[in-house]
Amino acid sequence: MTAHFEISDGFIAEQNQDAQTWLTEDYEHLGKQLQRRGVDIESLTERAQSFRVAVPSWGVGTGGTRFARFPGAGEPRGIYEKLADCATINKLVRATPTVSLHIPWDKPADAGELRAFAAALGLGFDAMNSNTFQDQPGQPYSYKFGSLTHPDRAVREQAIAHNLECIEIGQQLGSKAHTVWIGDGGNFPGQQHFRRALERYLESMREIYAALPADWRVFMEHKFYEPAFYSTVINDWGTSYYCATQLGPKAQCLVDLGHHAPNVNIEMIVARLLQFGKLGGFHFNDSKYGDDDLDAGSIKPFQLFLVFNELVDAEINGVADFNPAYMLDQSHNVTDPIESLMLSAVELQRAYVQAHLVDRAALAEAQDKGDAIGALAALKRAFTTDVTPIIATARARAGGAVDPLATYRASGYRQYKAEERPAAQGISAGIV
Ligand code: PSV
Ligand code: MN
Repeated sequence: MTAHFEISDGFIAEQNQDAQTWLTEDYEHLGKQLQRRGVDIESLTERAQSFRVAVPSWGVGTGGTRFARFPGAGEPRGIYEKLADCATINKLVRATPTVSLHIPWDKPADAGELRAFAAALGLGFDAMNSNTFQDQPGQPYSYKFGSLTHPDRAVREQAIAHNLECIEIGQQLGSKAHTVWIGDGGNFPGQQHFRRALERYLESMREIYAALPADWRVFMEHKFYEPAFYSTVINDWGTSYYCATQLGPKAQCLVDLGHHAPNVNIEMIVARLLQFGKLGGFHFNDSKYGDDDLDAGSIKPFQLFLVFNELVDAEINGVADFNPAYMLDQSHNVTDPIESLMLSAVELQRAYVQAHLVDRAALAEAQDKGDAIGALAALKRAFTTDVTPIIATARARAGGAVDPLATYRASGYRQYKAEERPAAQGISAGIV
């Protein structure tokens, strides 16, 4: 057995050879179909090749619920092994060259060294993430009753200092953004003074905002409940938008798809934030009931497509300052995280390409004429087109796998890692 097993380019090429016959046939057939619709398949393949989404450092480990965590064999035991797994994902899908880091879960001992290690693997760093929703060993004050909005100034200062440290580490890593999600809220009516808590949040965020380098952005991530079950300080996009406008141009809103009540029209929230110039980025995942952190597109693929329909519409129509950061945020309790993250990246790329297939002239005409069915049909026509040959070709042309899942499984990567990475003692229990 080789130490530090890697999936080689040669192995991917070998696997692709077997798939090439069907791919060539299907690509040609789809090309002809699209030509009849006035669409050039090659330009869609180029779009697919340009698509990027960041992988969360915390997503390559096995997640858990607050009931239990079932560790997987060969899971990464530290940030260096996590980066190796992130590189494997990118090698196969060629759409995930950046990693979003969570501090202190993945705090590097030496940021410069980590940056060089990542670069050697072809990886860079997307937005940083702070953690003031858990107490860390040795910290003087507890976040039990809040962090950036805590009534005690000393606790708020500790939480602010942690965020400033994240920005500092991020600068050394070459990141350009910082994401703030807080668990602050209340479990019981009366526990928290709503207005005062939000005032304290703004006061704390002003200090974090002031520490941002000139070319950085700060993302505020809203979530309607959990861990607080009665009230949450940054509970919805309206509150997040208000704070972003109060703070200034470098402050924007981050939409985590799982952070909304079931049936909320998330694509419309996306459109609003785009229109107001405050859409900072996404944490993509999927959910059935709450913040389930399931794989992107696994439960509501049509919703994912509709979100991308708004994004592509803004991209095509040149909406000012259109630059959302795309990131995944998932927790894998019953799957191999590498498989889940690869397939999520693929599903996002699929939705992105499908959104580019929407006949926007036909859609606009139907909208103007009050032709509701015509408008829906224009969207459904794009959504029901199987663009698998396009995204598979995009991957293969970039050196990735035609079938990432099959190639990953055939490589034996996880089995090699199980031997290379004997389980570490005391890996902490489930994350939120
Ligand atoms: C909170 O539920 C969240 O979505 C935030 O993005 C956290 O940083 C992440 O999950 C990790 O638990
Ligand atoms: Mn999130």
